[in-house]
This record gives sequence, C-alpha cells and structure tokens, in this order.
Amino acid sequence: MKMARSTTRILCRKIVIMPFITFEGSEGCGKTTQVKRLVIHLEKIGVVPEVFREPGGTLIGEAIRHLLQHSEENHAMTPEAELLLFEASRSQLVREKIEPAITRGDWVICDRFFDSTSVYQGAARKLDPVLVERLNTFVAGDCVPDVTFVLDVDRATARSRLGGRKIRDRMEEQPEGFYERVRDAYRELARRDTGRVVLIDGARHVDQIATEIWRIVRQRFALDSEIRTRRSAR
Ligand code: Z5A
Repeated sequence: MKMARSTTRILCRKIVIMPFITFEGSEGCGKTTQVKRLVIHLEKIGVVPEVFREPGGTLIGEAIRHLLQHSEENHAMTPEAELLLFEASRSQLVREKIEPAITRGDWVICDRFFDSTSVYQGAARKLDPVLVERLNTFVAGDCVPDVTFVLDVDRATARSRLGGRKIRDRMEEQPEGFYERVRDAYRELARRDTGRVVLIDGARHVDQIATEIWRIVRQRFALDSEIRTRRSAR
C-alpha cells in the first residue's frame, strides 16, 4: 500500500501537482490563521485542498483529541500514553484521509503533523527521541510533507494572542520551561532539515506572513507558470 502510493506520487508529480504541506509551531503562533489564508490563495487559482488538523481529522482521531485535551480522566495521563495517543490519531488520519487524498491528486494541508510529536513529546517531554522518530516513521511511513512552515513566535506574543481563551486544555497547562524547549526544538528542526522546513517569523502582521508563505508555495510548486497558463487560456 505504501509503496504503491509512493510510486503513484512520483509518477503523478510530473503530471499534476499534489503537495502535502504542514504547519507547525507553538500554540498561539498563528498556524490555523495561516492555513486559512493559504486555502484562500489556493482557491483563487482553482485549487481546493483537503485540510486536516492533528490530533483529530477522523472520528477516532477526534475522540482521541478529546481524551488528550479536555476529558476529565486525562490529568493522570502518562507521557508514554500521551505519545501513543498522538501517534494513534495520526495513524488513523494518514490511512483514512491523507493517503487517499494524495493518491486522488488533491493538495493536502495539515495543521500539525509528526514534527509536533518530535518537538512536544521528544524535546519538551524528554521522551527517548530515537523511539519517537521510530514511531513517527512507523505511523507516517512515506507520507512525509513536501514543505513544513514553522511559525516562530516568542512566548509573550503567543500568550497575549491566547489571552482571551476561557477554556485551557491539558497541553496548555505546562511550566514555562516546556514552551522554551518547544520553541528551541522547532528552530533546531528548521536548522537541520532546510530542504523541508521553513522557519517563518510569526510575530509580524497576518498579511505579511501570508504573503511570504504564498510566495514560497508558488515558487516550490511552480504555480506562477501554472497561473500564467490558466490566464492565457481564458
Ligand atoms: N501536540 C502534541 O503534543 N503532540 C503532537 O503530536 C500533536 C500535538 C499533533 C494541540 O492543540 C496540542 O497538542 C498542542 C500541541 C499538542 N498543544 N499545545 N500546547 P490545538 O490543536 O488545540 O491548538 P494548537 O495547535 O496549539 O494551536 P492554537 O492554540 O489553536 O493556535 P494557532 O493555530 O497557532 O493560532 P491561531 O488559532 O491561528 O491564532 C491564535 C490567535 O492569534 C487568534 O486569535 C488569531 O486571530 C491571532 N493571530 C494569529 N496570527 C496573528 C498575527 N500574525 N498577529 C496577531 N494575532 C494573530
């Protein structure tokens, strides 16, 4: 199954563009806002992407999301159980939604993916990073994003943006050092994987960030020539 999808993808890349794009960063960095902005840009050129979020995106995934974030029982959750629940949600999402969408030739955008696990459970929770990477590979297989935007903001900025939220989830109740490790780990990821991961200054105005992301997407997936072709065909 995985090999078949991979082959299809390589063959199809020459015929249709079918990128898999993920957004990452600490809570309140503005990911969800930028996912919506990118969708608007894409829809304007006739591309309707499939959009998912993690944890969640499937019936099982949404149930796991509730267990992880808001259920009454979750205060006793161990870091190991948390890791496996995030991976379980992703396993469901990859097989039920992402792989079929990519195979159909759809664009896929995901609000968080396996980098969140490397950063939150690996770096911030300090679980064995080698084990975390093995689980990520086991679950995602060759479903690796083509480009990952990491929105980088400091803690004060993120907090001020989330200040109005009345309901805080379990993941938002960590000590400050936890969030410092999250930010550092995302920056380190961007330094290590320059081909895939793009660090974006998320402290700027929403429009500026959206413009930069759209420019990068157009460049990476050769959309400018596609847009010109469509215009001249009108
Ligand atoms: N987690 C994990 O530990 N391991 C994993 O493997 C996975 C996840 C997949 C998911 O939480 C939690 O699970 C997350 C990581 C963990 N926890 N933490 N901490 P979630 O899905 O509920 O939420 P989130 O992913 O952390 O995102 P968020 O809190 O919803 O924020 P966001 O998507 O980054 O930001 P936003 O919703 O676009 O913006 C937040 C506010 O800021 C909003 O009012 C916007 O209007 C405003 N905003 C956005 N951009 C700007 C700019 N540029 N300027 C000013 N204001 C802005």
